[in-house]
Amino acid sequence: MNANLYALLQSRFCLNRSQTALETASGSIYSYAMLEDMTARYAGFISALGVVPGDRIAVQVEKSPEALFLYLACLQSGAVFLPLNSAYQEVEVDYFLGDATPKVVLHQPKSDSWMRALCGKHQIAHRYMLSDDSDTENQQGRHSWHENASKASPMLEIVHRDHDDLAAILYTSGTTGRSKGAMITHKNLASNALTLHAYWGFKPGDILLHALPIFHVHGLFVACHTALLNASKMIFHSKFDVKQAIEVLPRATVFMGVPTMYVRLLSDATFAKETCANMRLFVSGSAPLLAETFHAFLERTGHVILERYGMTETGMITSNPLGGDRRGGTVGLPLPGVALRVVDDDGRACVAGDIGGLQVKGDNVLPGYWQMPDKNKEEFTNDGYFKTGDIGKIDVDGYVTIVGRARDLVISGGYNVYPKEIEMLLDEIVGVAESAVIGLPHADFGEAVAAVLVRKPGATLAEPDILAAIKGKLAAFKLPKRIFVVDDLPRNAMGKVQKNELRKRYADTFR
Ligand code: MLC
Ligand code: AMP
Repeated sequence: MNANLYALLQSRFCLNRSQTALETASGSIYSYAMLEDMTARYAGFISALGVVPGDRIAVQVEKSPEALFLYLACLQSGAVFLPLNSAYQEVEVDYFLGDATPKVVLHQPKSDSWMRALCGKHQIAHRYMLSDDSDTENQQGRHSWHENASKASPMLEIVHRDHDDLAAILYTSGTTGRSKGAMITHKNLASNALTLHAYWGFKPGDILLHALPIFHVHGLFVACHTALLNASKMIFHSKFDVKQAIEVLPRATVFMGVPTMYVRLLSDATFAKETCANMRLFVSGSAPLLAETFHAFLERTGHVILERYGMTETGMITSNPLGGDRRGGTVGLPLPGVALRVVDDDGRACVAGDIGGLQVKGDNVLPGYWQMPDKNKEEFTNDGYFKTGDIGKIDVDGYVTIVGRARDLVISGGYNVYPKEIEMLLDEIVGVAESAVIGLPHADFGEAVAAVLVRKPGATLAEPDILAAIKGKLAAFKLPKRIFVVDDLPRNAMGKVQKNELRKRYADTFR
């Protein structure tokens, strides 16, 4: 049997190729027949470039139908898809390309000069541009992906892949500041997609409003896979725009978003019960949904948001039920086929209701990190459980609550930001003795990044100068939204910086 995920997806939508697959904000329509044809042409071109199964294709482009076809083409041709957030800067991308050694790089026209240099540096054989504007000159020329790949001979087969072959590598930052490539197999993706499709009761006629980015798990795997498995139409918005979302929601039945998107919908006075007339399911995840958002949404729309929990390395782990009790403040129950346990500091299983580290095992869990055997030993237990780094509890009736994170991690608007990565850059600035980066409560983003700096004797540190010094070296969403300068940082008896103290001290900054 061919375990290629594309074979599974295609077996569902080939039954009705005339059905609309994608409708963009500007009104362009793509049927499943067009999606399949473009995917096959892109796959044909990938193969003609000499890419063989297992080769990596790095992709840093804005969301567009073509970007989705490209992902599917990587699956069809057996290549390993390596998506990169379009906000990542040259320094960040340099590391990913050096680590993953892709054979092909696709990028946005605006990154032309530095991508050209990076591809030279890392001796990457093929470089193409993919623009999200369909009729500009960016779509033409020797380096235009669309111009070249859309004319290629379609690949007729779906390249054979085994369950454990890699489908994608997704980089996640780390507490040491060094990113790790999470290796995701065809089995990981297929098992999670099938589970979610059934658990969330997808049915004929469902229409998904898709407004998430497609370079992370939530938008690419959770949202696209469930819709494709259902041969559903996706109303495919390149970005989340609250006005646009409210305009099309009456035609949709399912929406998936991060909590910030729910906060923004509620902050718009025109968002009302009627907006949701056809909706059957609102899913939230990637960051904690505040109780006040959960209740305000229910009051305004009559809909109980279904919160689920997952991560890049594992896909989705738990979900509130479709039919049963959706409990605000919890992330629901372990999904079918997913084993979840809570352990204490010594790795012993906790009893129901006790708080500890969450560990997970199942077909959804990654086999390991790209070329990091030591990390794999650290992150997995001897009996094969993956340590999520999240702290939580499982109640007697199976409901899971996330109460914190063992990792020093900020989640801002659904994006993960690792303080260490920013602290390393801040510490290099002349006049900075040391730094501590923290997450503070933020009405829109849930948490926002802030930095506390200690100045060297005699130095003056101005907020704009500090920001200017690190801007361009980090994706903009990682930049501190406030910088505080202090004489020293609070420390415990062991000399460790007490970030909790700092979080308390500056708690009202963004409120
Ligand atoms: C944008 N900005 C952010 C930000 N997003 N700052 C902090 N946190 C964020 N999440 C900054 C930009 O850099 C910019 O700064 C300014 O805000 C406006 O940018 P924008 O592009 O107009 O932002 P906007 O479109 O409003 O984006 C907000 C958002 C977006 C919430 C819609 O961040 C988003 O789509 N988030 C979803 C992330 C996601 O998909 N996560 C899933 C990961 S998978 P400036 O200074 O340049 O003006 C995962 C597993 C799981 O976690 O369980 O799902
Ligand atoms: P990422 O590495 O981007 O995949 O982010 C995964 C992390 O997001 C998890 O380890 C959790 O800390 C967090 N997360 C995802 N969903 C939820 C949720 N519903 N509630 C709280 N935290 C969540």
